[in-house]
Amino acid sequence: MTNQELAKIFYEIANYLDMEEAAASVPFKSIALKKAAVNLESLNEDAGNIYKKGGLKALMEIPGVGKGIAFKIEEYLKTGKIKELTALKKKTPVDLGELIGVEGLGTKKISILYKVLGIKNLKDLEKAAQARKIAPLFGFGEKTEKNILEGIAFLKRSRGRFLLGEILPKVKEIEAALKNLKETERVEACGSVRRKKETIGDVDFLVASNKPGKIMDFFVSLPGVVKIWGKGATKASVRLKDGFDMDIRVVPRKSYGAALQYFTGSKEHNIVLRKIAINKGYKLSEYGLFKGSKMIAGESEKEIYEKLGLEWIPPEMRENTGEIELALRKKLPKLVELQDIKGDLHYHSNWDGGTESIKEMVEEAVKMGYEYIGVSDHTKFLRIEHGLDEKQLVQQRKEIDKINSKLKTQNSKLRILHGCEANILADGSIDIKDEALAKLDFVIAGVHSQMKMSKEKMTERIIKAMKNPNVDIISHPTGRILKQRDEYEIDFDEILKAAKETGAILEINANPYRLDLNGQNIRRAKEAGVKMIINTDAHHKDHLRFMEYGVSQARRGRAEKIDIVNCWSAEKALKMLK
Ligand code: DGT
Ligand code: CA
Ligand code: CA
Repeated sequence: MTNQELAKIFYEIANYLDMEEAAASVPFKSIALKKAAVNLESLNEDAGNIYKKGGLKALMEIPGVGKGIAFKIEEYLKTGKIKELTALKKKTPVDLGELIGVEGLGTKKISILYKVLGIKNLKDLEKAAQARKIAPLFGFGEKTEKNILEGIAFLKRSRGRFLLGEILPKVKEIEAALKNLKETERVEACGSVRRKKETIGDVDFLVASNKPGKIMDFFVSLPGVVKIWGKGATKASVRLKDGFDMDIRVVPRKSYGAALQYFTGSKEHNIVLRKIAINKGYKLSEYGLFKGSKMIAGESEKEIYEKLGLEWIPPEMRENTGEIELALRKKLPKLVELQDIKGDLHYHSNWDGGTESIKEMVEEAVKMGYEYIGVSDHTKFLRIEHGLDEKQLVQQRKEIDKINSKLKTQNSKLRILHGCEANILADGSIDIKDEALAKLDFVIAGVHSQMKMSKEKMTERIIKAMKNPNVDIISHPTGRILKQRDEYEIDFDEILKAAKETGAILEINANPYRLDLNGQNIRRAKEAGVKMIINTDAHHKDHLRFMEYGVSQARRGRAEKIDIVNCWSAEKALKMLK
């Protein structure tokens, strides 16, 4: 996890620099640091390893890492900290990490709040906003003050939970380490991790073994454990330096399935299951399904469900929202799976500031086994993202045509589709001319500005975009960012109605910070007969792997292949794309 730690520190330094130079001319240094951070975050190899093998020189081969930053990485690897950050924090004693989490507060505003009102942390901020001291400041106003209070309330609600995408790589690593022990017969992460919830409170490992002592010792001495909350004969609980807690439970093999069922939850799902057991004259616990003192199922989870008269229920659905009735009637949908995905239409190239050239994107798409990949760069309204204009789209088309004909001569099954992610402006119009949009294979349109609108206006805005005959897909339809901001206000029923009428496709954005649509909205879309597409919104090749999160989300929303456009062949998908 060194890379994640380093990235965090680089973001932090960059933010302090931005704050210091809020009004200064060119923030080259902070841009470089942020770029390095992005690249480190998505690197597969640990920076510590890279350094061990090849020293500073090897570090400098990491994209975005120059000499200065390589030195900083070295400093961190050797001393566990970076002096520059300590100095910056001393000079400006503001808890930037905390304040920047408030939606709408950037380094510029934080700098003013500190200089004028002495605000250093969230507590100071809340006090000042409640005392109405912020609105009168130049550049702030009533609305900003209200947004700040809403932002603080939002942070309080999501505090203490972690994004699935933040912790799943680490969880898989630990799961593999546990699996490697010779005492381990079976192991799985249960709880909300197995249900693939968007955010995770803590991680719950379950192990089958008849030597629990060995497992306990290994678990509490894993690298990165900073606190042991408890350690018993078959149970332990620890905190990792990454900030999250992990429980472990060891059971005998004959109870593994029952324990897996119990610890996967959700609690609400389990309560109903236990009632069903009681009605049948059984008793269900984490040890097994019992009839009197006789265990009738326990080793296999599937058998537990079957003996209760149910189909086995995929973990993503286990929230007691009707899945048990479906399973009783043997009417569970056949949920979409990762292997069903044939392409990804939301991938930003280096034309708009993504990291890969289109050629490199093709290589990655081949690795994913895809039949098609969509190049969908931002368009001109987003100047900071180097959005493309009509002319650049034409140029890009030429490059794509060339690569496509080469792919054809190589008999590749992959083809590139040319699209864009255009902006839905405040009045619902699109920032690219219709003639230019019409030449593309597909058009994604999304809201990237002015998100605080009335429900009526925002709904109207998106519907107008859907009615544009060139618009095929609405990206991240509700605009939420997990742990950062709520969805914008929209009338989702009206959106669904318009989608049905116009044939617009709603995106399930697989980025772990978005996961937008959420499970409930996916279900509503499916029931309304609206088609969806799972896209990763990749700005880097490693982001293509976010597809996994999008698919889990779709499964929670009960989507099947027929509901998800990128489970279809390119021909069929293109027919749907007007
Ligand atoms: P989280 O950690 O907040 O993201 O959510 P979970 O679902 O992982 O919850 P957690 O870690 O408290 O417990 C793991 C599972 O153990 C939970 O999903 C179901 C089961 N469980 C825990 N406590 C209870 C309980 O009091 N009753 C029942 N029926 N099941 C429980
Ligand atoms: Ca948990
Ligand atoms: Ca737990």
